[in-house]
Amino acid sequence: MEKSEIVQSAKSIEKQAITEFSNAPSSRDLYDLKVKYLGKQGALSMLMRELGKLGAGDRPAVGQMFNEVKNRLEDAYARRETELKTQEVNAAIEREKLDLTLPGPKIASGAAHPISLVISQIVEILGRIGYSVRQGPLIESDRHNFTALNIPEDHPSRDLQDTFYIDDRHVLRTHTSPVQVRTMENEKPPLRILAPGSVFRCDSDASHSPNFHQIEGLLIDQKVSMADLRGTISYFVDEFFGPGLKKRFRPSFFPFTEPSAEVDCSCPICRGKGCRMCKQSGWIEIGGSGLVNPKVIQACGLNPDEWQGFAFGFGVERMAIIKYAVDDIRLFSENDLRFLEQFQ
Ligand code: 2U9
Repeated sequence: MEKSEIVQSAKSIEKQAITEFSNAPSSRDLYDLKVKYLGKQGALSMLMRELGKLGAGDRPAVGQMFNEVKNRLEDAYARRETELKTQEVNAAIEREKLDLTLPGPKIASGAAHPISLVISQIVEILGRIGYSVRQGPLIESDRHNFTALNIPEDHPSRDLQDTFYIDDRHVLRTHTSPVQVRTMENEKPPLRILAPGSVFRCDSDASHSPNFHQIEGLLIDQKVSMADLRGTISYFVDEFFGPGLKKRFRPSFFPFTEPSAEVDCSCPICRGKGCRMCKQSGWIEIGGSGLVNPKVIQACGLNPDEWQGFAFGFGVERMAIIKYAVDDIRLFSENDLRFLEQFQ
């Protein structure tokens, strides 16, 4: 190439590069253009190789011209780079802007299940008058679940229809009473104990679950009367449902208590006026009770001439249904958060 051709080419490369630099849409594209025009294999470097073919007299001037073009392109590059980087940083700030006033994601916090809640409340209320909790196995011997409680061999509650049998001598406990039997066998009276827990019965429909919860209480002392029992139940009802409810003891029968009484109170939902919960009667049955049958005292290894007692039992699901006006027992075992969250 001749000198004039080289100069002409350099000018046109410069012009084209400057146009492309100013049209580059991003700093990445701009960098690619820098390689294209100013890189070792770039357009300007390739043209500079022609310098060697010129006569010695032309080389300094053309060389200087190359330097000047190169400097101008580097300046143009630097200016456009600053421009694009500023734009890009501003765009990123806009895009990644945090609104610190927005509410955070809701953190779900756990809470006690209504069944646990009712057990805790009952344990706390009776704890204040000296009762403490005892626990026992879910698989029980026939003796602890039935025989020691004066439930004879041919009693209907032993029936295959009501009891889950593990083998011919073991069952899933049908009530928490075997816990009190074990306590009487192992601890010295006087006793004031509570046995809350899971129990199993072989029936299942809209109002019966094969696995439900009971809490039973047992007091053993030297002289115990029906009046002591009524005072205790009355205190409990006032504390659990709130004051002002009437209490009623109806004669009943259980093999393990004599006499036995079913416990009713005026309906805590309508306070005795009559509603769906109490089937318009104004009364609601909350549990059973009685003086411990001397045969049971005997069977648990204590002398019935020395020791007497009272006992009572509540169905925990039933207590929760009454206290919180729940209309379906199945809600307790469905794990529906819309139900459970109301007990936070
Ligand atoms: C011993 C002696 C006596 C426990 C008792 C009841 C009455 C009772 C029911 C309430 C609702 C069971 O869940 S429910 O269906 N319980 O009516 N339970 S007296 O008597 C005992 C227990 C152990 C050694």
